Amino acid sequence: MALMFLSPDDPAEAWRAELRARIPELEVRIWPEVGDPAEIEIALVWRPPPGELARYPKLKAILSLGAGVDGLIADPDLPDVPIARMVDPSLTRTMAEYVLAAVLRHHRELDRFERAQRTSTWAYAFPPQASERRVGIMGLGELGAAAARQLVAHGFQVSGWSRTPKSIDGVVSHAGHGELHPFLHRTDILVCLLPLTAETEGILDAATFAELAHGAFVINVARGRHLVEADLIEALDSGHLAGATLDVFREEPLPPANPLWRHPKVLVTPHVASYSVPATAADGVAADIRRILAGQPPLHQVDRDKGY
Ligand code: NDP
Ligand code: OXD
Repeated sequence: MALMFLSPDDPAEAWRAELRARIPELEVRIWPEVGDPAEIEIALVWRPPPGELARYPKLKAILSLGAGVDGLIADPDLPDVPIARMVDPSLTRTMAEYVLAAVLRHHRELDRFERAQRTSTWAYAFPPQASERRVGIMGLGELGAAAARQLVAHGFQVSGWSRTPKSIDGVVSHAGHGELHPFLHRTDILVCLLPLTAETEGILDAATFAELAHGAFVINVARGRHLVEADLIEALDSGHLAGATLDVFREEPLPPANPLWRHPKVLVTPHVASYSVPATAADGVAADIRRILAGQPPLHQVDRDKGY
């Protein structure tokens, strides 16, 4: 039984060791050394070249090394087999940690003090209490729900927006397009943790920013194509938005000429908000491999029609 591993960003040998420890009979072939393509039954991948997965005629399933599968689904030659997205305790914990750090940085106005320091300005001021700050999370899935719980534990007013209603202690749930406006209206710090789909592309645009409270902050940790960059810069420059934290971009790495690098109200991080580690993620992947070989659907199967 052979699995093909392909990722420019993940530690291939560590994955091989963790999977072999759980399924000794599994042969892990690291791309491009895949041998006979007809022997590959499972692909464990992140950002495979378009068309690559069509080369394996006996493929039974595609397991994504990322939570977001927008890149995979965009491949017009993707084989018609089940796809599972990554769910891993480390991925979830590190995302909740990053979102908390970014929210606290804006909430405690550390970004403003960083700017003031550059001009040796003693900008004495106290922020509101966390209980007075309203954080809104777009996407209350695996990652958004974990981030929401962290923020509730730190005393923020937290609400979320998802396709279907959610019941999370301390979180006000808004669901569906009709509840987007009330959700945005009660948001001082907006966090995007939506999957990238035809419905969510460009959702962080001028119309959305206009609905937020004056002086609001935006944190995008989902995908670069959720954000209309020119609209963000305009909202920051007009003073309507007070700052942004961006981890994901339309073009990655973010090109040196992109003005977001130099914008005084923007923090850029290089798509590092969260990460899975083989030692913890391999449990779920091994469970999926066993399920697939037993003819069962993988856990966390992607719905291709919905796009996530
Ligand atoms: P999930 O699939 O678990 O959750 C997605 C959430 O978005 C669900 O609550 C879903 O609603 C909601 N949603 C989807 N479409 C809509 C819509 N049209 N309107 C309203 N709500 C919608 O995904 P994860 O939480 O695991 O991951 C979210 C995204 O985070 C990934 O797709 C990826 O792009 C990004 N990511 C970024 C990383 C980084 O390092 N920056 C790392 C990992 C992921 P419902 O629950 O009702 O279906
Ligand atoms: C993911 C990512 O989707 O790293 O997991 O962005």
